[in-house]
Amino acid sequence: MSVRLGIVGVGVMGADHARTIASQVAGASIRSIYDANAERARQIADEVGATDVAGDPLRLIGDPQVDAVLIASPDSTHKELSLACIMARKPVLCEKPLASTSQECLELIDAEMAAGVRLVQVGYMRRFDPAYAAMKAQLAAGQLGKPLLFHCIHRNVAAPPWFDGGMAIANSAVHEFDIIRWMLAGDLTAISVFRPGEVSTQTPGAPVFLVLDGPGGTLATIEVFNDAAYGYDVRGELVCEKGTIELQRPVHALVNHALSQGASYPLDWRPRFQDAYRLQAQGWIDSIRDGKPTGASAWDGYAATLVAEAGLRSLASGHREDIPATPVPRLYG
Ligand code: ISE
Repeated sequence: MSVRLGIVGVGVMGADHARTIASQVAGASIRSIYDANAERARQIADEVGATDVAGDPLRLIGDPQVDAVLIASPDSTHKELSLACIMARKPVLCEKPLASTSQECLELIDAEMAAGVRLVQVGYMRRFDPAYAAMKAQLAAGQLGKPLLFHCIHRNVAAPPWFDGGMAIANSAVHEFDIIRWMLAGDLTAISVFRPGEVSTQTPGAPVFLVLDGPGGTLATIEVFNDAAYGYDVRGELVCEKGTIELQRPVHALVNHALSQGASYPLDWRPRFQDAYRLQAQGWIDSIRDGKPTGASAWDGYAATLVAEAGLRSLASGHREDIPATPVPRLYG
């Protein structure tokens, strides 16, 4: 059986997902596409061989010819559309963030628990990135002992025009919140947010530096700098009792020129995480076919949002803020 997909939103990320699925993912076909820009929807539908362009996202979700839905529309629409998928009992891969607030995430979790089955996967694609997966496998192998510190760096070329001062935390660092929880297999309990020098908390692309308390007494640090100018750059180093594990970014060519050697940086996250996006999409399709959920659950989406909310509180207060502890419901255990 091939899974017939509907895709809601084919802007930058949705179009990227559609192309990846059409060209590199087995067991799925794209049946229907919706975008607020109908012309764009038609153009991407033609490109990826989708049979239908839907006039309305809820109609796409309800279409009996659509088995599962990928949501890549603007963040503010994620909650309502994911809820509609749960109500229609259709698996959904929703781009991060799952919803705008932790309260909204809980509404989705309640709906999923009422359905009694995990239908939601959140697009925290770094869980599928070969570099993070290799880091986790090395940690699990045990020869480096227990993890102590996780240093993370996350730089973008330029903050988009619609960014505000808190989005370095709510839009960018959420990826680290998720991957730190996944890597260290436990929840984050407190967060302190710092900004260098006289930088205003309202400056969109300015650097933020976060220190987090993790499971088992671990500490994590995150630098997010969204106006870093030189390239898209994500780094990570896990410091353990007997050694460290560093992420390597995929570099396929080194250029030797003018007495120097170098590798170029991508302009944004799509090339850096292209393997992760492909493996995430394949994992999602396989999970629909074999009924075994994979990737970040709605609960993980909620947990990352709780950390982001505490981070925004710390940004405003200048103090260390606790992250509320919440017992994991059985559906997600
Ligand atoms: C963007 O929304 C993403 O999700 C990217 O993966 C991330 O690296 C970037 O910082 C975000 O703004």
